[in-house]
Amino acid sequence: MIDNPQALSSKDLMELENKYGAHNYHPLPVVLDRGEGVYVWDVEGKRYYDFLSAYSAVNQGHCNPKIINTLKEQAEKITLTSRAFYNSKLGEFDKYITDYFGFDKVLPMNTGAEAVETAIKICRKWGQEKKGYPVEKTKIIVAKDNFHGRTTTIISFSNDEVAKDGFGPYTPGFEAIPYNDLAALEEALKDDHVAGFLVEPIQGEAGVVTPDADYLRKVAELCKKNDVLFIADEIQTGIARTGSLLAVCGNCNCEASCERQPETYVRPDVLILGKALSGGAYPVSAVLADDTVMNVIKPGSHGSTFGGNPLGVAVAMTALDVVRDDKLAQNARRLGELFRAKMNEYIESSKVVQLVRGRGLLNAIVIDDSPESDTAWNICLRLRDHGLLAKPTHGNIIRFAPPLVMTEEQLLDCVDIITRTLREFE
Ligand code: IF1
Repeated sequence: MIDNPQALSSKDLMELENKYGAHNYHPLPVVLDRGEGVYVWDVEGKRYYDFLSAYSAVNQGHCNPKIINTLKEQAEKITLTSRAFYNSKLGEFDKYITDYFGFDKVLPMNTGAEAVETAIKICRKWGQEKKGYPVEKTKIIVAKDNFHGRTTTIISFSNDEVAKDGFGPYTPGFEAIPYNDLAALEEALKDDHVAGFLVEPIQGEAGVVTPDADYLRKVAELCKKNDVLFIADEIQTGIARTGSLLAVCGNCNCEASCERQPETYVRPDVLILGKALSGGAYPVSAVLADDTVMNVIKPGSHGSTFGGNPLGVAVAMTALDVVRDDKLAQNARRLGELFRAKMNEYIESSKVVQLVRGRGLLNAIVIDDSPESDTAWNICLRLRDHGLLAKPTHGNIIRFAPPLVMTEEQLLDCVDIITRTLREFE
C-alpha cells in the first residue's frame, strides 16, 4: 500500500504504471486526475481541453452532474442483482431504450466488444434457425480496416497485424471486403450462407474514414434484398457524436427519438451501442433488434454477470436523457461544421496538414508525413504542452473528438491552440 498517494507526482505515477502494469498501451505522457465537462486536469493541476473524450465515451462531458447524481443515488440503493432475478431498473431501461432508438428489444451488456460478440452470436443463430444455414457454412461479412474490439473472435477478422499477431488460432466464418464498396458487398452477398454484414458507419480507428453519402442506405437496401442482417456498430459513432443521434441515419438533423422520415432514415437490423451510452460513468453496452431477430435468443443461450445491472442501466437512462435534453446531436453538428471550416482555412496554406475529415465532432487531420514518422506523435506532445489532449490513431492521423457539450467559444479557443501548434511544425 502506498503511504501517501496524493503526494505522488505525474512522473511517480507513470513509473508505477510502467513497473506494475501490463504494457498494452503507449499513453501520451500526461497523468489525469480530475475531469469536468470539456476539461481534464493533471496531477500537478494543469488544465487541458480533452479532444479524445475517452474515445467518444464522455460525449456528455466529464463527470456530467446529472449522470453522476444518478450514479450516486443508485449506488446507495442496489448495484448488482445478476439476471438470476429481476431488478427494479431493467424493465424500465428496456422500454426506455427500445422506444428511444425504435426497436422491439434490447440485450444489455457491458463493454463494446461484448456487445459486438453478442451481435455476432445473434446473427449466426438467426442464420441457422431462420435461414437454415449449416453451422460450418454460416458467414458474416465485415469491412477491411475495421475495429470492433479486442476479443479473440473480433481480432480474427481484423487486418491490423499488431492487434492480431500471435493470438491465433482464429475464429472462422468471416469474410472481409473493402469499406465503402457496394460492388464488393453485392459480390460477397452471392454466397448462399451470408447471415449478416457488420460495419462501422464511420471507421473510427482506421482514421475517421467517412463513406459516400449514400453508402449506408444502399447497404441497407442490399441487405434487405438478400435477406441478410445489416449490423451497425455505433459504439464510437453513435449517441450524437457525428451530429445526429446515430451516424447510420446521418441524413437528418434529428433530435433523439426523432420522428424517423422513411425517405432518409437508414435503419439497421441490429444496432450496437456502447461508450457514451453511459456517458463514461460506468460500462454499459447494448444490442437492439426487432423480435424476428432477437427472439432467437432463449433463456440460457447468452448472458453476463453485470449485463443489465440496475446501476448501469440507471446511469444509461440519464446519459440518454442528457443527449436529448441538451440537444447534443445538434451541437455536435453545428460545431463540427465550424471546426472543419476553420481547419480548412488553415490547411489552405499548410504544408503540414493534408486534409481534415469527419462528421459532427468526430474528426481527424491527416499529417503530410509517412505513417511511420513520429510527426503526429510530436504534434500531440506539443498540443499537450499548449493545453489540449489528442492522440494519433494510425501513424500520421490525429483524431479530434471533444465532448459534445463544448461551446462555440471553447471550440474556437481549441482551433486557435491546434493551428498555433501546427504552425510550429510548418
Ligand atoms: C482500445 C477507438 C479503437 C470501437 C468500435 C467496438 C469497440 C470500440 C467502433 C470495442 C472501441 C476503443 C477501444 C480502445 C481504443 C478505442 C478505439 F477507435 F475508439 F479509438 F481501438 F479503435 N466498436 N474502441 O471503437 O469497445 O470493448 O473497448 O468497450 O481497445 O485500444 P470496448
